[in-house]
Amino acid sequence: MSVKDRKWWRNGVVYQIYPRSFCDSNGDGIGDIPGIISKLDYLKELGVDIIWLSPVYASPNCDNGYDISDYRAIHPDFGTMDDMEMLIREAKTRDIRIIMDLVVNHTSDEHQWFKKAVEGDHKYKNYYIFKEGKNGKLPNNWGSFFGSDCWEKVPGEDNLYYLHLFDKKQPDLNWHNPEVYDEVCDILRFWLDKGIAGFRCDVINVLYKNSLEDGKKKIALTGLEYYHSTEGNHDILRRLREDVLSKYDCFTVGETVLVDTKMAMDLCGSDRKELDMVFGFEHMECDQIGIKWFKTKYRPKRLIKALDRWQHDMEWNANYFENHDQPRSVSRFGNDDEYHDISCKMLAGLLLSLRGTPYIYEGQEIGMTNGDFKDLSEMQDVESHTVDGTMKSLHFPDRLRDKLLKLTTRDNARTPMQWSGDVGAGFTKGTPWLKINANHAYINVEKQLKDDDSVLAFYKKMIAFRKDSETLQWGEYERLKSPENVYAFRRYTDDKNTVVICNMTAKKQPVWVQAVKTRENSELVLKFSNYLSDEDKASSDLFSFRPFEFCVFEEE
Ligand code: ISL
Ligand code: CA
Repeated sequence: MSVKDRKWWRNGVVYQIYPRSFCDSNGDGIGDIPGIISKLDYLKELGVDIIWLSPVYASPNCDNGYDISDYRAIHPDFGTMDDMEMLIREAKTRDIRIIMDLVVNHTSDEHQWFKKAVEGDHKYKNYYIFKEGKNGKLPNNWGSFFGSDCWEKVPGEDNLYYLHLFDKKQPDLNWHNPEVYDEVCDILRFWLDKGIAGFRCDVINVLYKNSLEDGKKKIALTGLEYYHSTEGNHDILRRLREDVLSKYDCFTVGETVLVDTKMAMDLCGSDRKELDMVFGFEHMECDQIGIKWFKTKYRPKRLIKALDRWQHDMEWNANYFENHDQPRSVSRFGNDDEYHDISCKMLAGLLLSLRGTPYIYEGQEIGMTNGDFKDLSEMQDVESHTVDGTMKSLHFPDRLRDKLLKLTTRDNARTPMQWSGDVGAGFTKGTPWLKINANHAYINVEKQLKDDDSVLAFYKKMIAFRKDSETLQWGEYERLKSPENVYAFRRYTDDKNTVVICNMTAKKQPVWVQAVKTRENSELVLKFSNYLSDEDKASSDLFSFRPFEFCVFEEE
């Protein structure tokens, strides 16, 4: 990568904070901004350069802040604007930058704009998407991302509905209206002027709806063809870049639903000038058929294939294994039982060896697992409750419904951060808003900080290793031949080769040395591994990879 393209947001390590669940400073059971400030030194120690802060804006919290009622205010649960400004300052003194979530496909139905719109204010009516029902039915047959229809009747009206691609408390904005564009530009400037370093842009490729016709009937997301990565959407992103973002030293990462690498390149290829990078989802779909409620058995080779495709096709990636919507990676791609630590470390090693900017989600660095919910009554996620209703209406058997909810609820990732083994997990002195996983007794920061061989210690070492490695940060990527459940690739510059091998299974796997050698007469030297003893790998031609073993070799 040329020196001019070596931007700070490319070699920075990003850490995502889900504020509700991170650290509660005042005992009300909800994480808050002063809590985050108290953990900045911890993040610095870990090697974090950039924080992605999930929404802290004013919100009625139907979707935990992804339903914003005031883009310029901080939710009192999280603190005040002074707290937010202090967070930006305190982070800066530690050389940590902050990006915020930009949620502008929809607002909350409690936003002033929407309130005025339903009161009949002409100007604000044009901020949202209203349509009459037809013949006693909804205006069209589209389906929402949360598994229901996506029209809600306007209070007090007989036959007028508004569009919501997500929850009914999240009305979609009308991006055909130039006033909406101007409002969003102002919001961007407001935060950038406060010192924010960029945005994670929520569902950013579905803003612009081409029309509101009936869509081709599908199991889920009927209507997608009318709003998915439309030309109008590309145009908006180009203009936002040109009019606002290009004037600041900042970056954007787009959450782009249902895109393949070609569509992703159309959004963040260097010739496009729209977003700086995007989160792909193909690797998150490797244990499902199409939508996430059709779970299939996880097969490492599908994960490897998806990762390899994105590594190969994209100029630059936003690499992640977890976020606030996904199950915990150790419970999903690793093993949260016998091989807990070793599989967490393998996933850490892989994440930090791939080409692109690495994103770590809170708790991933200690190997937090999926939640231990008894049933739906212990879950808060609005999506789980909506989907439960849909499954009931489709007569899903109770046991299947229960199983699917446990596997897919977004609360799996949202259980409070496990700082210690105490009651409240060091997260709160009060009653936590969401049940704390009982395994905080043995999976927690306090314990891991004291242990040189912990998952946390491994993350620290691996981040430091990456920061010292020119090839891992900037080198090219090429997949190497290996057995199907072993992921082997090299990262290389003109004069250096770094070879990464991950056994993605709990079984021993043989890998031929020849398969990973890239040059005649070169010697592969083991530089980094997740096992303490190295079994003298270079002495025979057949490397035997232990369960979830991760190794980095350099060629000398
Ligand atoms: O997680 C999903 C389904 O379970 C995705 O379809 C998810 O809804 C989609 O990626 C959009 O997510 C983002 O926007 C949503 C919000 O609920 C999510 O938390 C956010 O990450 C609506 O704002
Ligand atoms: Ca609090």
